[in-house]
Amino acid sequence: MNKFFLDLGVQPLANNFLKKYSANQPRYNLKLYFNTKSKMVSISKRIPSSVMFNSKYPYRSSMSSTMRTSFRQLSNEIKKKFNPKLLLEIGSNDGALLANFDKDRAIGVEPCKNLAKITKEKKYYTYDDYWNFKLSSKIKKKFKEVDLIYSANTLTHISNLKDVFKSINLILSEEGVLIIEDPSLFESIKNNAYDQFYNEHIYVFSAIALKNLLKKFNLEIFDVKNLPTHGGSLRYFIKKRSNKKYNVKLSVKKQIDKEIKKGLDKFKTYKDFATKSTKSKKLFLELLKKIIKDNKKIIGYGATAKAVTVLNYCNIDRELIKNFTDTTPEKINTFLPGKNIKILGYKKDILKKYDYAFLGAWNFKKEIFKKEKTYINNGGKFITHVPFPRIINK
Ligand code: JHZ
Repeated sequence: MNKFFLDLGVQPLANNFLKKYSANQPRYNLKLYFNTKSKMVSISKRIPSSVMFNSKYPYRSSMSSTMRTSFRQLSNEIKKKFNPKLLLEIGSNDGALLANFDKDRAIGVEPCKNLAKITKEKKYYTYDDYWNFKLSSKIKKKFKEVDLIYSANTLTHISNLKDVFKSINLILSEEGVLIIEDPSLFESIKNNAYDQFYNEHIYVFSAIALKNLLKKFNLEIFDVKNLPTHGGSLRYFIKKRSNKKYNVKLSVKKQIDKEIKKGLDKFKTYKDFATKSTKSKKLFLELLKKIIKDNKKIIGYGATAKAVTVLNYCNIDRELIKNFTDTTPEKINTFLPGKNIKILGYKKDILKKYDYAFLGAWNFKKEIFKKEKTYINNGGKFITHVPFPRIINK
């Protein structure tokens, strides 16, 4: 049974960066639910993929050095441990991972045509289509089977998980490995990061819920790693149950035990999370209002999907946060979804004119603080809302 625990209000599409602000842009209710049987956490309103992931999708995974490094390290590990003859990436985005593989040994699936175009131009075989059984059958016809399937921050964006795993099963070789990584529910709850929930994140997985789900498809997790990326992610190594090449590692039990200890299998944990999120909203607004009352200026740093959730949930407008800055070409000179707040292109010293910078990309805090050393040394301050609203400068 699905039980409701948090209402994040009416939210625009998290990546609908418009060239001209429109008060009438589509908005949807964002409510969070916990399934007491499967232990899955999901949002209620499902927006068709074609509405969210189209030829104007602005998110580029290669925009940060943290992510490029993470993909490079994983690629080395994949080559060493699994040495795949053919790797398939579901949601290959602009090719941040593919770039580490030979062009004849890696193929991409990316429904956002603007992004697929980038890897196509680099001569990576790319299907600019949605991941589903029809596409998987098409790939099977051409390539027969794939011995490594990788997918980062994509499967949680697809409503029909049954179709997702059925399609994976169809082309994954008998001894093949599926690696997926997504924000960790454990870390989201721990950090009180309610902003990991937005219309693209239909699910936020726990190892408990994923294990339950995979069982239905005769798949199992044989290793799991905690990653610092995206505010705390989990990388799952998955195989067919019939595949005896890999033993199930202790890491899987450890992660599940940790999640049970945190109460991720209990509804009460989510009710508590909802109470904390409501309190966080109140404190964050108070903090911003006080800063503005003192005649100080705030800019948002990193126009993330997460920041869209925060601003729309907390009703923050440009009276509080004047502008945002972001390095992504597709986001520059557009308006933050749902808000009349303009996104300025990043340039060195842009922060100079502002007393505070709200860390929209709090998951890149380390990278950003390194980059903005001068601003901090000159008295500039950052604001964050995780795990609770406060001013930080280290
Ligand atoms: P970042 C997106 O979420 C959407 P977002 C998606 N649904 C998803 O699942 C995750 O990614 C994985 C900018 N930036 O990665 C670049 C700077 O301007 O936290 C990006 O716009 N300067 C697919 O949007 C944004 O911040 C910098 O120095 O929450 C980061 O977005 C750095 C480091 C980043 O994902």
